Order: sequence, then C-alpha cells, then structure tokens
Amino acid sequence: MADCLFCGIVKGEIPSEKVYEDDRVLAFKDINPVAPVHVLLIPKEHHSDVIEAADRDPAVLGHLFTVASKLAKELGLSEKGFRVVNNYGKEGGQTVFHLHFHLIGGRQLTWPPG
Ligand code: DGP
Repeated sequence: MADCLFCGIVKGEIPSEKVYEDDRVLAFKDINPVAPVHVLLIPKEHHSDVIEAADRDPAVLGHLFTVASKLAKELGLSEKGFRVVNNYGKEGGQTVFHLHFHLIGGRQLTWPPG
C-alpha cells in the first residue's frame, strides 16, 4: 500500500535490521526498543490491523505466532520469558497501521501495561 511505512520496509525502500524473513513474514528490530530484545513481526501483505488480517488471511496470524516462538527460542528468551503484543487502534496504542506483533524480552516485564 502506498505511503505505508512497513510496506516500505518490506520493499526494501526503508532500511531495517532484519532478523527473519520468509515468503509471508518479515521480522526486524524496533527502531525504539523498550527492552533488550524488541522485534516487530509483520505480514508482507498489507493488513492495517489484526481484525483486518483475521478477516482476509487468518492463517497468517498463526504463522506470525509460530515465527515469534521460533525467534523467542533463537534469541534466548524462552528460558526466562517474553511477551508478544499487538496494539489495536487508538486506545490500544497502535501508531503504525500495518499489522505487527511486538516480541519483547530480555528484562523483567511488568503487568498491567500502561
Ligand atoms: P505500535 O505503537 O504498536 O503501532 O508500534 C509501532 C512500532 O513501530 C513502534 O514500537 C516503533 C516502531 N517503528 C516506527 N517506525 C519505525 C521504523 O521506521 N523502523 C522500525 N524498525 N521501527 C519503527
């Protein structure tokens, strides 16, 4: 989609620090990390949010979680713990309207979130 930041990253027009890529999913380091490990996982196809993705391509949601789990193991998070987060909409804190999951870990996380 034109003017979508994460579509620009998928196309390679905007630089990113990639940590994983396959035909459907890209994972890269968050530009503003909130923990020692902070990776964003996105579908390559544009869906503005999780509800749109669930309507159009529900299978990609399972694939994103499978990749998140694989990366959590590879990045050394599976022993101590980690969090996978999706912010939806304005009150949910979503700022980029291309579906993404945050994989966060490497420190003690607190609950509830802000
Ligand atoms: P959210 O608030 O859930 O929509 O998260 C958007 C995340 O995207 C936020 O943690 C910062 C990250 N981000 C924004 N712009 C860029 C960028 O250009 N590159 C990278 N790597 N991350 C970005």
